Amino acid sequence: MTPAAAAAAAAAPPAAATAAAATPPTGPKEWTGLASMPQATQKSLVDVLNSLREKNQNEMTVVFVGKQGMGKSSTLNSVLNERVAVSAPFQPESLRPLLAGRAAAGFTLNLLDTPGLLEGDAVSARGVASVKLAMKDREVHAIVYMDRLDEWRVTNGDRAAFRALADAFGAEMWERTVIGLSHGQLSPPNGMPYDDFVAKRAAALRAAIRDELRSPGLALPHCVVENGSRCATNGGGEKVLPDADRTVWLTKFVSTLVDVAKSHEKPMAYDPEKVYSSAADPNKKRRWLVPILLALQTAVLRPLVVGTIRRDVKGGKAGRV
Ligand SMILES: Nc1nc2c(ncn2[C@@H]2O[C@H](COP(=O)(O)OP(=O)(O)OP(=O)(O)O)[C@@H](O)[C@H]2O)c(=O)[nH]1
Ligand SMILES: [Mg+2]
Repeated sequence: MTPAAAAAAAAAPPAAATAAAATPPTGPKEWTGLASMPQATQKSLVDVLNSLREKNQNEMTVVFVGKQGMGKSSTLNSVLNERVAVSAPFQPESLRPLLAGRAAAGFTLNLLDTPGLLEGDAVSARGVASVKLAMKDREVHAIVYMDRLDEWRVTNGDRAAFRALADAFGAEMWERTVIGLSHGQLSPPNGMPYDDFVAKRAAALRAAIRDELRSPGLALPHCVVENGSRCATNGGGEKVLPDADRTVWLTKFVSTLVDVAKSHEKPMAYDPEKVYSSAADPNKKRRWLVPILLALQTAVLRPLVVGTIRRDVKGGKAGRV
């Protein structure tokens, strides 16, 4: 029996209960892709997901966001080990959000894929609207902001996307966000050690998000992902990264999401009626000071300046410049 099947048997309801619940099953599909993963990966994933039961949680919902072509759909497919979301070279991008719910071992994993957030270098209103639609009335435990490991810069477009998400869902959404970096199997340029390269790329993105949102305290953990079929494997057949630890990226990725979910008291519930404004918006910062400064200007500064000018005019100091 595979680890997934063993855990499912342990979590299964007694026969009487099963017979009573003879109505057609609704809700998430069975996670068939789990059973065809390497045994060690299955065991780690079941253990990691089951650790959420400490918080009486038997469901986790994760949303993938980011620019076009960053690997959102591919990562969703890799995690489920099923081809759920469309992702292939030269294929049209994802145009609508897609929810894939999979149940295994008494646990449900919901993964939400969303369309890309940018059109050129500008935020796409359609993209943001689509993420809103995906999040509507849903309880979200973790968010993955996907980008590529093999990109070097953080552009103004990236920054606009960071802010657009904060404006749409509140700056707090970044407190439960994990940075996902696809195309993990690369050889860094100039002989730079792989681990240093990953650390630098993650640090650059993290710093830009913190800076754009004026939130230096954001944790923003990162995970490297390799969705390509040529990903290296270890002795157990598990997909590994070319880092010093030969990290099994899928287990690391899911356990990072679970850690984020555990670190929050409640899931995030997006309410389409609510106006979310990013507290970090510099245009909205310290607005309460405006009337006080206006009053100060009228009551103190203006009389002072006018008095000085009048004295100067009287004393014959006024002139033209
Ligand atoms: N080699 C490799 N290719 C990847 C990886 N992730 C994604 N790709 C490829 O990159 C292309 C874009 O990936 P998608 O998963 O469709 O990207 P997306 O973020 O869903 O894009 P949109 O739906 O357009 O927003 C596809 O051709 C994928 O096969 C990866 O980790 N390694
Ligand atoms: Mg996609």
